[in-house]
Amino acid sequence: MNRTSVAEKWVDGTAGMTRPSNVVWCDGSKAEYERLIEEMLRDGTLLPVNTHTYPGCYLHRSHPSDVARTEQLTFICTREKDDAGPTNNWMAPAEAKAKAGEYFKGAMRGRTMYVIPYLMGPAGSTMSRTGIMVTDSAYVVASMHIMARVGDVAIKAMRRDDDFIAGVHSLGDLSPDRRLILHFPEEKLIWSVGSGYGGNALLGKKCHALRLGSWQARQEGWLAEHMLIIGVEDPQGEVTYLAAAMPSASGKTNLAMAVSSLPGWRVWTVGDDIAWIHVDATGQLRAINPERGFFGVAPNTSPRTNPNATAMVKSNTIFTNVALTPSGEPWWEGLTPEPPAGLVDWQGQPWKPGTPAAHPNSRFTVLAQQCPSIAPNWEEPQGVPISAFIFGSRRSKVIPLVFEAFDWGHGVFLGSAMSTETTAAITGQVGVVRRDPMAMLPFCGYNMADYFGHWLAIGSRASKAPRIFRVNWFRRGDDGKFLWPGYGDNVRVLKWIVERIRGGGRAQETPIGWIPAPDGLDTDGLALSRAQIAEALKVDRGEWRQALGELGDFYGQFGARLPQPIAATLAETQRKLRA
Ligand code: SAT
Ligand code: MN
Repeated sequence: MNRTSVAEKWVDGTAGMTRPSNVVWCDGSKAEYERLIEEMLRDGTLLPVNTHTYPGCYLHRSHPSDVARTEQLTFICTREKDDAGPTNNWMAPAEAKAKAGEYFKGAMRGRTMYVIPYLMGPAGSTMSRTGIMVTDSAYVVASMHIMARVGDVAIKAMRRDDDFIAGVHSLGDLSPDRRLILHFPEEKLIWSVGSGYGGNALLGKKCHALRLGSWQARQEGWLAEHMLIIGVEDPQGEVTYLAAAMPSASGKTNLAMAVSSLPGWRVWTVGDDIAWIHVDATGQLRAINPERGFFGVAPNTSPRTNPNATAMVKSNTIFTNVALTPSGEPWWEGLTPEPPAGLVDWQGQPWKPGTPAAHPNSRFTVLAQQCPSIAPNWEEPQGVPISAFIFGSRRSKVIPLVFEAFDWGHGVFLGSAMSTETTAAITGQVGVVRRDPMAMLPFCGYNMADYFGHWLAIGSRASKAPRIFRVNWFRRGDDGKFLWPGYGDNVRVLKWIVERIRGGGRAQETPIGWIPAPDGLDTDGLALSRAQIAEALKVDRGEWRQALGELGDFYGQFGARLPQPIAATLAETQRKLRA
């Protein structure tokens, strides 16, 4: 491998701080992956599962206090506090380095430091970007093999000697009191210590592809988004590409792999979590999936909710914090209607009914190519052309099943106005409503007011700006039950979206956007009354007036930095709702 001198020097310096007993440069080969697996099976980091029914699969049990992203320990460390903005935790770079430096000092003593050159995005794409991370966790190396393109492919893609995001990761002592996830966008640097959990430790994913990625994207004029990418094929075989932003653990992977309940319609998976989107020379927006695999939530993944994912994790998958059946098969809540007898829970104890068997944020890590619905062109260097963006969140009230923005600016406003009910993907309380603009609240590496402005600017560079839609699969009726069946039936909503893009799709105008007309959605074969569908699509003016009041408070914290068109669209919507 032809390592650059800048990289060598940086690795030496990092070893000087962390003091590993040896340093290993990773080549990303199959042999290397297998060596790591062997080593982890020997030291207990991985446990075997039933190799007859789950060939090539393993189980990792994490430390019980290290099971999700820890946002309160995640910081953007810019020189100016205002550049991180009011929605990010901020720490001055020098203070952050002094603090974490204490935890890193000698942290790798007696351990191996792995150096992982990685490429985010397909080989040969001008949209792809490179990173080099070091870690003392073999689990992180094996996971990075699955989630990114590792080795020579990355070194070759570097455009200059210093063309990489540098990431330092150590498990430290796994204590939440000595855990920090630090981002230095001005130095293209990430420091993460004290956690082995995916979003905290696989630095290519949230830390690079979203937090530093979004910073880089703003500088270079593109978008780094928390979005799935799909191709929706109609019965004539025409494919329309969409990108959808949704908060963690809110059905993004399920939608990315949906099996259509409508005959003739089909969903092709390009990505399930992150999209990098550029405006091409003709003004068309094109997206790549920077990742190579899926790090998906296991609970509630089943042959009914996501048959493709259920099939794809039957081999060559690393499971984290799921339960085991007596025959050594992975199990999680929702996989089968009833829990099998004799389960061992995610911590290795006999399962007690009434407690979670699998951790609610237990995960599978698997190569994208294992997915039965993976799009044949998912790794094409030029990406796929995006015809529409979808913003989706988890709200039991207020937000209709689907509606369409009036135009790009209005759509950016709708994205900025998003809020959602929290899930187990972050530590803290589950089910509380919080703001989550474009599902990027935890992932935007700079001031979100500037981020809204950047979105507005991208629209004006597009020759034909993609349409923007808002969806909510999670609205409930007065009886507390979901109003919409979801999963494969969400393709009915995608069908309406595709029709709208093509100039059809019956719709009616409301103060918040275009809602499907009573007969606009294809509900053929669904056991839903017209009244139920109307309830799912209803715009409740009272609820909206209140919600927009709260939105005004949220915007207030950005002060003069909030783009004027966003404030104007809020005022305009409030005026319409009063009329
Ligand atoms: O937990 S991760 O950040 O890796 C995945 C997610 O929450 O979207
Ligand atoms: Mn995510």
